[in-house]
Amino acid sequence: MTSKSLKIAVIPGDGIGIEVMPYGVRCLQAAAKRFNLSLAFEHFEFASCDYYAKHGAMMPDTWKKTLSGFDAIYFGAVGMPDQVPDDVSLWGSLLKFRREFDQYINLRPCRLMPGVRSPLAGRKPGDIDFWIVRENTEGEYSSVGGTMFEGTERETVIQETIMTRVGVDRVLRYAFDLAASRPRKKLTSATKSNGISITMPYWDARVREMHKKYPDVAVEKYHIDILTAHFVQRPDSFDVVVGSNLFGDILSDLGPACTGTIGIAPSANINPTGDFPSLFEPVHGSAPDIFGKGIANPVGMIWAGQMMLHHFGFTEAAASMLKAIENVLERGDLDVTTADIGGRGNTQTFGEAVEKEILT
Ligand code: GGG
Repeated sequence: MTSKSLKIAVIPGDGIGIEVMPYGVRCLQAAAKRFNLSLAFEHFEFASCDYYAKHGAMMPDTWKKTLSGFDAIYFGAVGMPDQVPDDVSLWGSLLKFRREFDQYINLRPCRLMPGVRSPLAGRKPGDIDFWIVRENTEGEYSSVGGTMFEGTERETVIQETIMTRVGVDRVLRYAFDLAASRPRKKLTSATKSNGISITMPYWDARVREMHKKYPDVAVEKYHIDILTAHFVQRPDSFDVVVGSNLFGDILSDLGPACTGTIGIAPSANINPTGDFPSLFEPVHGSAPDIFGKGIANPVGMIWAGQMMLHHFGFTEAAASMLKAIENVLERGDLDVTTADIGGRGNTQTFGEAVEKEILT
């Protein structure tokens, strides 16, 4: 997709999403200025717990019609558990976007960046560099189930996992295509087919079937428990990792943690057909524990904006944004960077340093 202009819905959401979003937008504006792109931003206050407090719902009934008119959604974070139960805020916003806009791919890079120290001994920038492809519209994140005998000794809760052939095949196809496009051509599938005896063997069978179409891609599968151990012990061995909604969610917090901080990790919720807007957000959540202090790392938000530009074919601007992030990280000025990577700076110093770097 290569149009010269983009219409972007900006939804800061909750917590540190509100604090990092301005720097994401400023960095995108800087890239637009430098590369002569036309980016139009419109801000929305819905999909937040503050909106819920005022209106009794996370979003207005008209949200889908409103957002359908945009090319992309730039999203901060959601969740303030002291105000609104987490399941209500998540299902009332982010999960609605992913499902209703059929953003069935959740793409998350896991890369050890220059200037960032991995908690794992002996790793240097470039050693860890892989993609996590998370199924994003079904799986364990289902609202199918119910409660029986509530409030009695026989209280029973049931929740189903949903796997459809269409849903599983389309995320596997995307992951195989991505693996086939990379030099190592290696795909790792997360499973738990020894314990979860219906849906996970089905997932494994679809991986085997899809593999027949990609004979050049080497495939390995690991149960999720040992796979988490491999993430910590040999993250350098991965190239593309594909997982169900829950497994992909867990792995994509663990992966960035192995590369130093979850604060820099971005994520793209992609509707590959282009029928609906795709959504770009940092991997991190609203972090109520640090909200209000102005110390959140803005790089996950900024890098998510970079993924947006790349997705829409603005490759030169996207490459320059990524380089700017790398340069600021590599410089490692402790008065600029945030505490999660050892610095004494704050959201503003870090965000403005990346913005300035994009413009130079
Ligand atoms: N920026 C991402 C965010 O707000 N995450 C909150 C969260 O709990 N997300 C769960 C998910 O990605 O499924």
